[in-house]
Amino acid sequence: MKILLVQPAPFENGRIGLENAVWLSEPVALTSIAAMVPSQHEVRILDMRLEEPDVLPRLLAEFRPDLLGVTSMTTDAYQAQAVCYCAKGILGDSVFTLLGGHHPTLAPEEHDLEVIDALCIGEGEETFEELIEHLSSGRPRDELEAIDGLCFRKSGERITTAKRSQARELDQFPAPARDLIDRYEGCYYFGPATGLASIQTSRGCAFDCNFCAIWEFYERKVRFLSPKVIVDRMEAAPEQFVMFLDDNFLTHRGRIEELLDEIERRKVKKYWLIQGRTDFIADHPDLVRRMRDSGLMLVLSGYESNDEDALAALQKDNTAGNNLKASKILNDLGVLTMGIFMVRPNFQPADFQGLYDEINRMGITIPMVVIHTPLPGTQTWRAMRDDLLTNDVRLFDLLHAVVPTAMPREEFYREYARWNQATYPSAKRSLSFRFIARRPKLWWALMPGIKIFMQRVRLIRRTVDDPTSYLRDEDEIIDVVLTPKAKPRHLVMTA
Ligand code: B12
Ligand code: SF4
Repeated sequence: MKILLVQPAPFENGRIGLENAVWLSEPVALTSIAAMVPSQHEVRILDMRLEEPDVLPRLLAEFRPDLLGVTSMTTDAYQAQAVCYCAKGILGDSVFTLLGGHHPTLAPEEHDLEVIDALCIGEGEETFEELIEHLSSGRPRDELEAIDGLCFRKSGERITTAKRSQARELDQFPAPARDLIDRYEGCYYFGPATGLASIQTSRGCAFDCNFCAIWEFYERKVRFLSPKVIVDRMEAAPEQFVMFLDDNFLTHRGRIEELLDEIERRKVKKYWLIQGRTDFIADHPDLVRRMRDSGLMLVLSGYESNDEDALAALQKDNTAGNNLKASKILNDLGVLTMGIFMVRPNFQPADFQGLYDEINRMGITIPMVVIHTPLPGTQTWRAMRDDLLTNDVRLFDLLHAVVPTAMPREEFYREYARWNQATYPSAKRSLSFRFIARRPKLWWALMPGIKIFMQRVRLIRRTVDDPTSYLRDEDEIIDVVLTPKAKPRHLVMTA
């Protein structure tokens, strides 16, 4: 069988889009499921973010896959569907189309389309393996009931099979098939760290923030790769920078110490980046110092808010005090910080200013301010679904207000769009001469990527700093009376 796996490109077309300015990560979902394909089949991966748009139809016509797999988070949903339309248009029913990832899992009803033969719900490895076995042995394409974790159509009816269990330990899955993305080597980056490998060292999260569906997606379980396997994968990657993709890498001290022992014992000299909570950093400054000494380069954290009540309302189980403490610890150690902060639809001008002031006080290297968004599958979404102004997934990128704002919309976006400018002192404060002088080797390694990173940021800022960009993106999608506390006149469903 011939199998094509596709990472769609985000929908840009002149719209705002932050994702590729700071972070372009390799498609680990696709390399992970590709690793499950038995060797008699031919599998290819296409990362459309790094290809010209006409490559997809040409490749479909030339390679003629029997099975097409596409990954999708919420913002990519239309683009992922477009890939399936393209495949069915060129290959008709000779190709079996399969969609997987966070959005199909959390909102399967939004993908009930003729051009999609099945959805993979939840973790993909075992489901994909069993589906390949089924299809390649010539069994009927609509008799998939025995495969857990699928949603498919049979005689016009949608069937969802039993839940895919997440019992398998992560060490039991094969290493992602990174050889299939060899031709993109050197193309992935985080900020100036160019030539970036990504490794997911754990799945799931023990917290239950109400704006995040990770803990629901992984059914409240957290599973870990063993330190030995993590370091095997670090060593196998030719890249100098490694991003640990875990939503919360900072889970418990023992695991991190074992990993550091392994990195130190095997003398792995790489710079690594993590996502982790500020409470852990605030509680373990000594451990963070040791991590820095073993190569920790950057910590990406959801700081979310400067307001204790807001943190409590988000069920973040963290404090503004921990945010401040963590940023100080990291700055003192010369570890770069990226902080995600949220503005809420009920914000008034003083709230925006208060948040920007707090970011500047902390000195976050790369601050990013997003808009509180009810993403499918989250508790917030369930609580706010009646307030939604639209279901158009292009606006669920955390850069648009998908519920009514307390301030008139134009004013809200005027205040929001100045976050970049207003938090400039934060980066400046973080990147002091003393900070850089603490880790000259790191800055030397980052040097080749700095110019191009600055160019990317400058380019994106033309739209992000312009408040009219947001309203333009909403044009013909959100139709509201632009007054405070406006209720939607009607909902526009373009899905
Ligand atoms: C790296 C990353 C990115 C990268 C790109 C990811 C990529 N595809 O290359 C970048 C930085 C660009 C990014 C951006 C954003 N991201 Co992001 N990102 C991640 C992160 C941290 C890791 C993704 C990953 O590689 N995971 C590892 C793989 C193995 O896991 P997986 O994707 O779930 O895949 C498994 C299954 O889902 C399934 N599967 C997935 N695809 C397929 C396909 C087939 C055919 C099959 C059979 C199975 C299958 O099988 C896989 C193996 O089990 C995740 C968190 C997470 N835990 O995944 C968030 C996450 C995906 N991002 C999220 C969000 C919200 C965003 C942003 C909107 C936020 C922002 N402003 O930054 C933007 C939107 C970008 C846009 N287009 O506008 C949310 C998505 C929620 C949702 N409802 O979709 C997540 C889940 C984080 C979270 N805490 O909620 N992101
Ligand atoms: S936001 Fe972070 S800490 Fe909260 S549930 Fe999601 S991954 Fe866990």
